[in-house]
Amino acid sequence: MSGAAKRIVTREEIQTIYHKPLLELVLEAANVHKQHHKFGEVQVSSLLSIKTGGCSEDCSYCPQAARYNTGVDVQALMKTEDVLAAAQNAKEGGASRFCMGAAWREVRDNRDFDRVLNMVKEVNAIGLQVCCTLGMLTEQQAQKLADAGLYAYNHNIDTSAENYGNIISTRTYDDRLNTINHVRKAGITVCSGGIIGMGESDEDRIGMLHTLVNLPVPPESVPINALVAVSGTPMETQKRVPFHELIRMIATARLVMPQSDVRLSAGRLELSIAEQALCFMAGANSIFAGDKLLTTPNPEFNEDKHMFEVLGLRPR
Ligand code: SAM
Ligand code: DTB
Ligand code: SF4
Repeated sequence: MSGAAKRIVTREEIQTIYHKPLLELVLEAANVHKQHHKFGEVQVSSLLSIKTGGCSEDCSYCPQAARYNTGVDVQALMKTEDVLAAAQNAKEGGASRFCMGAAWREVRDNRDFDRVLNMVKEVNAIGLQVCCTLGMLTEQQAQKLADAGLYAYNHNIDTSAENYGNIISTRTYDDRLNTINHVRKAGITVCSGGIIGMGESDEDRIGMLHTLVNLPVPPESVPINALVAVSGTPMETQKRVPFHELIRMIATARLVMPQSDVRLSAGRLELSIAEQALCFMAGANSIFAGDKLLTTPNPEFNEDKHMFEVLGLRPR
């Protein structure tokens, strides 16, 4: 960010943007996208679940919460050598960032955390930007991750402050914001966004963007996930979010956070190339690549390669 004073973006401004006629909104977002980014360049992150399932939280969208019967097997923290092999593979596939996810409520100061710190160092040495998403962090834990060379930390706010309690009861919105603050203080870049399609209102989507843009510094990356309704979770009967709502959300995120990378995240498997093209037009400039997100499927490597060729996209 430059030294210029940060402008507060009001809720009303975001409302006005969000409710514009769709194609007008997309056109404006495309123009802003072009001013701030290399149009057609897409940041590619590879995702690996290094510790799967058995989580104590009750996030009602999540297949990894122990309390829902989703068929996800609990797996202990992976061995470092297996993580490094996956990172090497991701690099060869063209990823610039490697993101390691753990189904933890929060990080504890134990041997598992020491192992993760070592993974961060080793993946860095391969020449990839390293990202982690491990749940809540203290200031000291964030600093340890920074010292190990962590580039980004993913910690989503998921929805608006008002709606948060309807989705998760085992932690608060402020808990989330505190961790983001610890990450920022440690000098790690922030990756934070949310999910649409959980039954939230337009105002909740607007509220979520309002929170993100008015953080002391807006997140460098903003993942927009379309809910993957997993059976066994309380969200299992949610209908797929209409595609036009996804574009509207992406375009609004692009306009209110012109400098950030906006990541078209979960839900991409259900989108055609034409639909994804419109998302890239509307300001998405980042994706998760690889045939699996954390526990659910994502487009195959070759399908994405084909899409990049057809649309003339270039990995960053
Ligand atoms: N346990 C850590 C945490 O909650 O921050 C890290 C992993 S958690 C699975 C990362 C994010 O994945 C969640 O914050 C949520 O936004 C997203 N996510 C989880 N399940 C999802 C689903 N079924 N559909 C879309 N996004 C999902
Ligand atoms: C994010 O915003 N989306 C990713 C990543 N950050 C960690 C996770 C999506 C998870 C989708 C459900 C699953 O695969 O378990
Ligand atoms: Fe646990 Fe994270 Fe899933 Fe919530 S989103 S249940 S904290 S793994």
